[in-house]
Amino acid sequence: MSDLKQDLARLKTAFDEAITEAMSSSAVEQLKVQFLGKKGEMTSILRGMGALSAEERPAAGQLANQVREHIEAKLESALTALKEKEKDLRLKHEKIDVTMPGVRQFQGARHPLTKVIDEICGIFLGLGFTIAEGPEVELDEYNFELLRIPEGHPARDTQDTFYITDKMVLRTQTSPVQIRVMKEQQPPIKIVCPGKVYRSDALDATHSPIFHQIEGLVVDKGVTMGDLVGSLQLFARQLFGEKTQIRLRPHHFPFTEPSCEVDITCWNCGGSGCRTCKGEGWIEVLGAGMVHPGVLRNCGIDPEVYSGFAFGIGVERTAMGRYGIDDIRNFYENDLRFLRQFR
Ligand code: 2U9
Repeated sequence: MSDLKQDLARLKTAFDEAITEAMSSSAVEQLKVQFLGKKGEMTSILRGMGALSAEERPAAGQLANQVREHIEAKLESALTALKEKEKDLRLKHEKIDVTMPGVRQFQGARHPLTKVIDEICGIFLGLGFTIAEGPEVELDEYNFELLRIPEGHPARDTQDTFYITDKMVLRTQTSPVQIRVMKEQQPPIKIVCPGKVYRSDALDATHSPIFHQIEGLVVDKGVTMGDLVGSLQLFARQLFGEKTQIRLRPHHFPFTEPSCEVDITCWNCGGSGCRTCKGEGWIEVLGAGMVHPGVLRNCGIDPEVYSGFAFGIGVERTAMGRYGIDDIRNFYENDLRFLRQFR
């Protein structure tokens, strides 16, 4: 009996020491297992009870229960205190000072090319156009043939073309989209076609093998050059400023007749001549013309009944002018120092 008493006293002392060193609720949980667990120290001491006489057992049992209750009480109070402390600590750390400024998440922004494409398309949507898109891997027939650029036509090699097969190309302009629309529906047609185009040009400050264009097409009865000029005048004023004037210079495209290059008064000097417009006062922004009757016929549209105008604008070129960017590669290198300027 006395050994059991001593064992219980030693156990109590050992526990009282250990509980003072328990600095966390999990440490207390461990003490609980260590002292009161199935394989705990109390259990191994109680196994000694078997050796006691029947008279000694009740007293031994009572003593053991006292020590167990002592240990349980201490465990409980320590657990409560430590859980409280741990909760306060967690709350302290989790506390959000709502007066602190928020951590601004870098949200990014539309790419400058996307902004210019959206702005230009927005102007024509406002003029009643709809947006049409089409495949970038295109039939040679739609990209060249039906646009009156037959095999061997100089326009083919000028536009150094990426050939997938002898009948399939990476489109060199978005015009095949207009061809697809004209083949699918009869006039009236009023569309703008934005998208990527490909030309096997070497990448340098002003050329890229992949760039963006927006072309427009209007086909209906009685469409005139006047409609083309009026529409482009409206467009130029909305994109470059109300005082912007346009100037048309005769040009040649296989798919339009007559054709022209279109200049606007310089957005920097207003036309008086400066470094931006190389003293010209005018800056070339797009090309246009009346749809060649041969192209209408190629798409099953009768040029005796219908006429149309079309135009094409380079997006990178427009964005470079607008934002004063002198190297086209900035658009593709994803350098955040460059892109962040357009937030
Ligand atoms: C059809 C009929 C006619 C589209 C046109 C231009 C003039 C033009 C250039 C602008 C800058 C290409 O990226 S660029 O170098 N494009 O100048 N494009 S008329 O004429 C069409 C298109 C489709 C059925």
